[in-house]
Amino acid sequence: MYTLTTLRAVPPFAIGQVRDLRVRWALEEAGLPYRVRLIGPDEQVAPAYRKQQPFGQVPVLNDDGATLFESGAILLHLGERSPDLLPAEAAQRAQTVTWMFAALNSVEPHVGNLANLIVFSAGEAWARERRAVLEEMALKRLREVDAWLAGRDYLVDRFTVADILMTTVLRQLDGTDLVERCAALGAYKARCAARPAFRKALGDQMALYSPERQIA
Ligand SMILES: N[C@@H](CCC(=O)N[C@@H](CS)C(=O)NCC(=O)O)C(=O)O
Repeated sequence: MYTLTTLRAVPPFAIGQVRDLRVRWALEEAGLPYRVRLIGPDEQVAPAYRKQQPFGQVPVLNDDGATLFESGAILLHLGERSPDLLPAEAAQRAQTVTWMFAALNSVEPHVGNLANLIVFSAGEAWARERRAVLEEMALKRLREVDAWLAGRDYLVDRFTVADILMTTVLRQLDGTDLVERCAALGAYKARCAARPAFRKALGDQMALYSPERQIA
């Protein structure tokens, strides 16, 4: 049985964005059951947790003896357990791993810088000018992925864990129209987000952070 560690409570802006969503989605796609372990600020700084996640962050996945952190590493691990997530065929597998890294290393930094500015600094005097620069940098990457997706439904020939990473990266820009400005990319994000496994994973995260549960 897999155990997924996530945060007990998060600020409103993070609801629907916590990276445990990536792991939940992959587990749902593969039909792998899991339990959730909730942690708060005390556990995040505890030495025992730092041995599992040196930065005190989530998600962490325990799979029998194995403990993994970094959502990308967790998805690769799950991919190795399910051909629904990571194709067995060599060329498709190589493309999938390549796009996993691309989502995390070539797209997420630009998207994340902009998303962080919007969430944490939108009210600052300097933020307007900086936002224009960060938007241009993010848009450049988005347009490049958009071009790759022309004539394709998914990053590789079929849905893979790379699409989970890319979609959750793109969702960090929800509330802007930047993704939707790129026609193929916007359609791709909508296609991935319409998958039942994504709806289930998102619903489970939203339910965890519902106001009723936060008070309880
Ligand atoms: N690169 C890490 C990033 C993990 C991360 O940023 N986790 C956030 C939630 S989405 C977190 O734990 N934030 C709480 C904190 O940093 O204290 C991954 O992909 O797993």
